[in-house]
Amino acid sequence: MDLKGKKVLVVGLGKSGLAAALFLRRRGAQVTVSDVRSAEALAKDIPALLDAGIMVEAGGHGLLTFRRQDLIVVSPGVPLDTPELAQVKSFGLPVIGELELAARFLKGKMLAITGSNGKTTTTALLGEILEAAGLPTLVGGNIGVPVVALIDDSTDETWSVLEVSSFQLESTELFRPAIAVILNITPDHLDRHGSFENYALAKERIFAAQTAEDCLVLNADNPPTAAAAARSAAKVYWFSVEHPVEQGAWLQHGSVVYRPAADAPIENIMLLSKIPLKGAHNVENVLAAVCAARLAGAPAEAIAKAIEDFRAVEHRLEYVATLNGVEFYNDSKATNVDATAKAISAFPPGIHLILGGKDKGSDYTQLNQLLRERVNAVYTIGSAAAKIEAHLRGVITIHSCGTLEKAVNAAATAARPGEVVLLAPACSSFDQFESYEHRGRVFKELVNECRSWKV
Ligand code: UMA
Repeated sequence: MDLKGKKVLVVGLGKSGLAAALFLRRRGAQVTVSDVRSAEALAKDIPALLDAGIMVEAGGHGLLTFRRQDLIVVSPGVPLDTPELAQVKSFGLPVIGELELAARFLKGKMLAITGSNGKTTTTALLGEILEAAGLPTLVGGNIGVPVVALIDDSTDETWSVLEVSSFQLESTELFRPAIAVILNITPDHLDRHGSFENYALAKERIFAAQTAEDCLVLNADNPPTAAAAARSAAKVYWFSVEHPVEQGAWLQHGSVVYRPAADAPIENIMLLSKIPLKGAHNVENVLAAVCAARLAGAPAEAIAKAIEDFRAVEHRLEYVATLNGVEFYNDSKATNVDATAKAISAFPPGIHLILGGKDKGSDYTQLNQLLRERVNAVYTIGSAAAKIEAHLRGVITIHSCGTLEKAVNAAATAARPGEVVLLAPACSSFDQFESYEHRGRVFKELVNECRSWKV
C-alpha cells in the first residue's frame, strides 16, 4: 500500500486515530483528522498534529472533508453507519479501520484473539507465554495499544499478539492472522451492531481472509463459536472444559492437556490446580491460550511456567482489599451481562453486586437465576439503573444508589464478614466515567476510603 502523497482522512481522534494519523503522515500521506469533539476538548493533541503537518477538523464531521479523500481510516469507536461515512462509502471511497491499516504494514505473524469476554486476559497471557518461550513478541489492539503503534518495532520474526474487538473487525478486508482465536460469542454491543447475528458476523471476520495454511482456535462449548467452523477455510483447533477434542486443548484427570492432531499423543501441560486465576471462565481462557501457544511453537514447559506466574489483569476480577472480613473485587471490565454472570459464578453465595452504567441494549433478566442463588443485594448506578431495576424487580433486593460512591458505601455497610462486594456492572462506563479503567480506579479509591471506617 503506497501512502505517499495520498489524501487520507482519519475519523476519530482517540488513541487509535492519533497513532494512525501520525503513522500515515510519517509514510508521506496528506493527512486530515476529523472528530466530533470540540477543539477545546482535543486541545492536548492538536499541537503535535499541527506540528506534524496534519490538518484537524474539530466539533463535527464535514461531508466535504470526507469527500475530498483517497482513503478513510476509521477509529474503532466510530460506527460505520455514521452518515458521512455511509455516504462516501456509497460513492466507492475506500473505508478501512485502524486494524486493517496496521495489518497491511505489520511485519512477522499475527495471533489475534476475539470473543465477547476474556479477550484481554487471554491476550495478556499469550503475550507472556510467547515471551517466556523466547519468541519476539509484541502485544496490542483493543487491550489499549493501537496496532499501528506496533509497526515500527515489528520484524519478520515478530509474533504480534492482538486483542481484536467486533468494532475493529467490522472494518477489515485483508486482515489475516496466522492464528485466530474466538473465545466465545454472547450478546454484547447490540446498540452498535443492531442484532446478535450482525455482532457474530463481525466477530467471524477474524478468519474471513484466512486460508488452509492458517489456524483457527474455537470454543467447542459455546454453540455460536463452534458453528463458525463450518464457515472457515483454516485448520480448526478446539478447546473445551467439558469433553476431549480431536485436536486442541481440554481437561483430563485434573490436568490441562493438548493434542496437536487426532492421531498424535496427548501432551500433559499442567495441573488444573496450578492455574492462579479465579473463576471457571479463566480455565477456558487458559485452554485457548495453551492451544494457540502450542500452535505458535511455544514448548509445554514455557507455557506452564508463564501461566503459573500470571496475575489477573487490572479491572478483571481484580482483588482489591479485605476490610473487616469483607472481600472487595473490581471487575469493571464486566461490561456485558455474560461477563457479569461469569463474575458472579466465581464466588460462593453472599455477594453484594454493583450493577449499572450505560445500557447496551442488554437483557438483564438473564441474571435472575444467578442473582437468586448467590447475590444478597444489588446496588444500581448510572443511566441504565431504571431498566435494570425493571428487569430485576421481585427477584432480588435492590438499592437504587445512582453513583458509584453511594453504591460502594451502601454495599460496604451491608456486607458481613465472609461476604463479597463485587463491581461487575454489566454496562459500559461512558455515562459517568471516561472508560471502564477510570470506573475501576474510582472503585478502588472508594474501597480504600472505606478502610478508615471499616477497620
Ligand atoms: N468519535 C467521532 N465520531 C463518532 C464517534 C466517535 O469523532 O461518530 C471520536 C470521539 O469523539 C473520540 C474518538 O472518536 O475522540 C474515540 O475513538 P475510539 O472510541 O475508537 O477510541 P480510541 O481511544 O481510539 O480507543 C479504541 C478502542 N475504543 C473503542 O473501541 C470504543 C479501545 O478499546 C482500544 O483500547 C483502543 O482503540 C486501542 O486499540 C476500548 C473499548 O471500550 C477499551 N473497546 C470495546 C470493548 O472492549 O468492549 C470494543
